[in-house]
Amino acid sequence: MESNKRLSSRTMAFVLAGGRGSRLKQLTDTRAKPAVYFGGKTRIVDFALSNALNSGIRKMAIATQYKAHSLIRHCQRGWSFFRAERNEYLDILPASQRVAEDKWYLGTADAVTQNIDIIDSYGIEYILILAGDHIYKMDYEVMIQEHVETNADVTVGCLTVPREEATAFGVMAVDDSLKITSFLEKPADPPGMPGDPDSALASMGIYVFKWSYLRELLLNDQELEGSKHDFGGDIVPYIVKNGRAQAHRFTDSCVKHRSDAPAYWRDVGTIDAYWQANIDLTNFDPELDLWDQNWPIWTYSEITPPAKFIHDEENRRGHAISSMVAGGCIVSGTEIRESLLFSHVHTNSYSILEQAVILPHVTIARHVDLRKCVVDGGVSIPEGLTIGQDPKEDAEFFEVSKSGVTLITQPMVDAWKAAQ
Ligand code: ADQ
Ligand code: ADP
Repeated sequence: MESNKRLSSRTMAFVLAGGRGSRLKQLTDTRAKPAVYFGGKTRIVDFALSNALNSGIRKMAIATQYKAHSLIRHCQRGWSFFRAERNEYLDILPASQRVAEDKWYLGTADAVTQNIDIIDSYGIEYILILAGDHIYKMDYEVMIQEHVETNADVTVGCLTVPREEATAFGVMAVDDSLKITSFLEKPADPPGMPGDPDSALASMGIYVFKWSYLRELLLNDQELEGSKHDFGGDIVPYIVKNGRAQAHRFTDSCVKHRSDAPAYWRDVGTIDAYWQANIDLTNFDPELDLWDQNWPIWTYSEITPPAKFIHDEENRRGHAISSMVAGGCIVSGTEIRESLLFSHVHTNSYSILEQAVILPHVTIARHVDLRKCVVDGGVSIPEGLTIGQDPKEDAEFFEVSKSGVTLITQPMVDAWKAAQ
């Protein structure tokens, strides 16, 4: 290394946050996937941004595209503490503002190409490309160091996934020194790993490059016919063939947890995965530790009074067990089990919530019974609604997933009400 300084101080994080995440159904009707709430206080994008911050990176940009308002507002409120006087920057780069509408970011690599001038102005040596839509904790400094030590053109973060799930990922083969020897973007029939045919080595969609190298490659890629200007589809496969691409195996070494626990990484891209990852946090010993003060997940945090639990006038207990309840909530005469309530949720008597993920500003009337569900922000749940007893009946008005998780949004509730 040229100096003792952490490499992260010479690196910028470029967060790709433009995708919709359509498998999250109506949760992403009004906001991009990175802006979706997760874990009681945070949004999905906060994990990538916090990892970068905790790794020592102080120059960041977020490329937004699809339904970016909620995301931009969140970043402005929660991530505005970077100070140019200290050479710290966080730029929000919406697609439409720099070129004509028909030239929005064509692919993930194009989101970088269109902002080359801004990246140049940061004066950085390395660029770390991150996806803004995964839940994990990672010290990127380790990956950047490996990139420099191996003298690679690109270093790709990777992890082992079951082979049948690998169709959604870039899948790679590596040699003994972790040099990538082949890379297939979302293959229909993913190759297994030597000695472990039921697993595949999958790209996490995060990459480290020397900026001068990537800059030139992007300008060339612009000229290439047939390129979709996508990191996973075009740029990485090109380097695997024509340069040196290294794999970096993901470990969450920044996290103190049980030595037998596997590294935690989730793509909460479906309602089932989203619900499960949120509900897992209510476990006795959750795999994702949000309480670790050495690796905090930063976010915009509203000023709220503490959560309040009250007996109603008929002395029904309002209580929550094995649950997480954010500030600003009022739980009045409701029984809550294994659930996660975001801020400003207000529940009423004779109601039951079980394995429910309730987003901010939801009100729940009396005699409501919600089980195994996700309730979108701002929804007003009317008296008498029962969810989770009969999936067929629920599916008439609500979105019920394969494994029986019900998504509840305001238009669905309105349709249900109109039919009563
Ligand atoms: P996907 O996640 O399917 O695969 P993509 O849809 O391009 O790839 O999304 C990557 C990230 O870029 C997301 O955070 C998304 O929000 C954002 N994004 C998408 N289009 C964008 C655009 N035009 N402008 C700005 N941001 C955009 C990728 C890799 C795979 C890898 C998986 C891991 O291509 O090789 O295995 O990530 O999840
Ligand atoms: P997002 O757009 O990602 O859902 P918001 O910050 O707009 O995030 O909040 C989510 C929901 O909460 C919105 O649908 C809105 O109805 C409701 N909401 C947000 N802020 C308030 C507020 N101050 N008072 C009442 N409801 C609010």
